[in-house]
Amino acid sequence: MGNRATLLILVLVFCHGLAMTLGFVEDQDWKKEREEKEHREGKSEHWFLLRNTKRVVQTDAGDMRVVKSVVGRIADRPLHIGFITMEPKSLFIPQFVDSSLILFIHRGEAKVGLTCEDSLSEKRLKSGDVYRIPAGSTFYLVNTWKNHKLHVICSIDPSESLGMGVLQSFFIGGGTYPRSILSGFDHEVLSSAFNVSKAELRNILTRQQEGPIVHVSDSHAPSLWTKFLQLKEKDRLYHLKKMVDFQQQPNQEEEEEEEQTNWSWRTLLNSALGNDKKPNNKRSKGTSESPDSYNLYNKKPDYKNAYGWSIAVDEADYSPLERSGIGLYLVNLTAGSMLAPHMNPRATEYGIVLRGSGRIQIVLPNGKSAMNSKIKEGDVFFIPRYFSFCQIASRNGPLEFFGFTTSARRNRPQFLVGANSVLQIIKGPELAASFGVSEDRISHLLNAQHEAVILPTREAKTPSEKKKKHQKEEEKVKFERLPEVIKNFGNEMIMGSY
Ligand SMILES: *[C@@H]1O[C@H](CO)[C@@H](O)[C@H](O)[C@H]1NC(C)=O
Ligand SMILES: *[C@@H]1O[C@H](CO)[C@@H](O)[C@H](O)[C@H]1NC(C)=O
Ligand SMILES: CC(=O)N[C@H]1CO[C@H](CO)[C@@H](O)[C@@H]1O
Repeated sequence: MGNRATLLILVLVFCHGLAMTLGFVEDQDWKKEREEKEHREGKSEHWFLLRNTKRVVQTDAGDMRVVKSVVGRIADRPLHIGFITMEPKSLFIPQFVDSSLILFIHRGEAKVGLTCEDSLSEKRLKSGDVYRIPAGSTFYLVNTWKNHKLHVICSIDPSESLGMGVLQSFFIGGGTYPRSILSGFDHEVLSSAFNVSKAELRNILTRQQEGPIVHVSDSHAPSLWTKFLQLKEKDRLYHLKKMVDFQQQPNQEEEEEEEQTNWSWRTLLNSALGNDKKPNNKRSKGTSESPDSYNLYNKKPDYKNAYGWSIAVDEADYSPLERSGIGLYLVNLTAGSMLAPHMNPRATEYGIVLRGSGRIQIVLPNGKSAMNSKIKEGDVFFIPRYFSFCQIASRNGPLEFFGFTTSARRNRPQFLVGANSVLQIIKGPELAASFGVSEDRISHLLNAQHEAVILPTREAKTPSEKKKKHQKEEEKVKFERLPEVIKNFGNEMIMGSY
């Protein structure tokens, strides 16, 4: 066992050493750190060593370092390598990241919680275990040992990343440090969404200040740890069942991913060869030569409640979408309702307002507002993958919008608020600890909203003059300018951007 681990590490070091030959690009920040280190250690030429190291998280309870891959032809598939160290009884708080991670438990024992679709799977990992965290999936990591540190080495695959840094974290929990992505929403809207008072919300969103890795020790929260140990024993059976269900199609995701990275090749080849027709098009296997069309309005809503409905169309509904790698959706909100804060783990979204007016709020990875703007018929908006956002219909009438997602696979948006939210899924001591509040408090917050996906909002107070002016200014950030805004922001993206 030990030998194998050593061997794996040797292979890792060797492979990444190989990748590092002449010529690589590095940004100034990293270069400076490396040069300083070289200066300290005496300069020497270690071409086969990756030395672009940066500490991306450092708290009382642990740290994370990332060794950056070389960029350029030589590393045709760049992978960054992360090193996570966690003190006994500590928690890497719930988050999702813009890269797929493969965790390798180097030393110690860990519990990892990972959401897959609408359930949480918790796994105990021991030294030598390997576990994959897909990009955009919410997860947390706990060092379960009482008196040993946990050492994890992980690969960070940037092929799906936003390109804002080596790794971009989006924290679900948090307070003042790190900020939860929830904090970026207008608190009026958010308190409406959670169906709790603004005071209660503020209380929960401002406690945590210990960083992304926190202690969950006995002294810190006496009941927390014991409760968690008891609770999880019971829950494990339930999750085990879910895992078994999930594992019955173990290769599906990988196959799908393979296809996704390669769709452009196929599209390109097909169009180059004039082979534009897909031979196994399920819907066109009749006599007709051309593929069927598909009517969005004829589809039964995938989700419907008193406040509106939504439809998503993917390749399973209409096979030609598979070729283009595009999905569609249609949402109809009743007056004053909102599509709860959510994010797309797999796709960028382009939306077009078909009818009515309302508001859209988009949050940056660091939990600050990226945009809070009015939208009206004809407006086109763009939501980068992983960014959280919500749409709210005005009180004058329904808001109908439609759009495209850059994935033909089932998109499965992750909701942050509502009865089916990712917070509900990971509800428990870890979530409470990540906000630095008691479990009771979190339970109260999460139980207040009975609706899911589409939520009612409360009657908004008439905004004061000052607020009106403020809103006007915010609306100047035009949709077309959003990518630019994000790019400019990228450099100063303090927390979460490594
Ligand atoms: C959306 O809902 C409104 C009522 O809230 C309805 O009048 C309208 O026809 C709906 N739109 C579509 C496309 O069904
Ligand atoms: C909001 O909470 C109140 C009780 O405080 C409850 O009566 C109501 O049904 C809740 N609304 C929703 C939409 O969950
Ligand atoms: C990344 C990848 O798998 N690329 C493959 C996509 O498909 C073409 C043609 O079928 C292959 O040549 C590529 O290697």
